Amino acid sequence: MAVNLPPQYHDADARYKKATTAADKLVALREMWVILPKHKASEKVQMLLKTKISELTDQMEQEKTGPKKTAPGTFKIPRQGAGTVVLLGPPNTGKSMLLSKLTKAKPEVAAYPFTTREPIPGMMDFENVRVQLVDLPPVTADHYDSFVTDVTRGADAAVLFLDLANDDGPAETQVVLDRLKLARRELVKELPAEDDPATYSLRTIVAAAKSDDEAADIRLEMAKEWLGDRFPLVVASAETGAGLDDLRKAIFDSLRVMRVQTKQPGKPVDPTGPPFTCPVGSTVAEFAGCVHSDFEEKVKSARVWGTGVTDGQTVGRDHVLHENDVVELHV
Ligand SMILES: Nc1nc2c(ncn2[C@@H]2O[C@H](COP(=O)(O)OP(=O)(O)O)[C@@H](O)[C@H]2O)c(=O)[nH]1
Ligand SMILES: [Mg+2]
Repeated sequence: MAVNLPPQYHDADARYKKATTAADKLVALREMWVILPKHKASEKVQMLLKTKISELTDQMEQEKTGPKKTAPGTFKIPRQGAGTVVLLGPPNTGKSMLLSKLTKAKPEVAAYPFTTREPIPGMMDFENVRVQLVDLPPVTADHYDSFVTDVTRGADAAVLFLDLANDDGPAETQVVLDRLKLARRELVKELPAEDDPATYSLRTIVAAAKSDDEAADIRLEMAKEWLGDRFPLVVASAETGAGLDDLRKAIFDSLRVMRVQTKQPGKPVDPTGPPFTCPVGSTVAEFAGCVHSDFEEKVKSARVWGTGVTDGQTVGRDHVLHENDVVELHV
């Protein structure tokens, strides 16, 4: 969809392109953000602007607090699967053990803190799709790896750990939330409709881990009191496997994507082929963009089998698709 941008927007864009310092770039970008009409047609431009503003703000703040221990991009993790979910939490809460149970990754698991020193990705199977999980070093009041800021920006959602084998579980998990906030990372249940573009909000579920501990039930009550209705809660044990199926589903749901199959004209759906995933509520045109970036502009119509249509009904670019629809794209 075309976005009509006012002339002031293009002026600010020109100043952004000419700017040589991060501070000048940021001023121009913030101006563009204010001017940009905020509606569905401009969603992609909004996302691009937000990412640039957030990156520049992070960069300036990191320059203020001294050089990074690791160069930017060192831990850039190529995205794979239906989405990327980061594992965040205090030390020793079972993040790495959970990664090893849900994926084929083999992170080091140990009974002492700070075993994990860099991001470790793994692929989690969920039904007919895969989700990328990224294990991270712990976050405490005194320990924060600056690359956590970068890796969380690349993520679609987070699992925040709470330890049911530790009386200080809720307090330590609160520290993680507070420390991330300092780095302009806001863990939330639902993304706000409009927020400060310098802050990166990440949809989050809480995993109350080590539910096999003998005092887990009592601690769970305290944890629920601390949590209130701030985040969805899943209770699990990597040790016994209890709750892990619920956790897989909650992780997939946190991505807010739907699965859609494609088929060729005149041919049946390949039942073994994995579906494409795209954001819930996507139109035919947006879905076509998830299949191939060129298709979003090119697609003219589609035939759809699934929800709210008669089998094989021909629909236009703006038709909204549903989970498990089968789509034949006509370009
Ligand atoms: N009882 C119990 N212990 C666990 C569970 N998950 C992890 N642990 C133990 O907790 C310690 C820390 O685990 P690890 O995965 O390294 O935690 P991380 O620092 O959060 O990555 C290890 O000794 C694990 O064996 C669990 O579900 N139940
Ligand atoms: Mg670990």
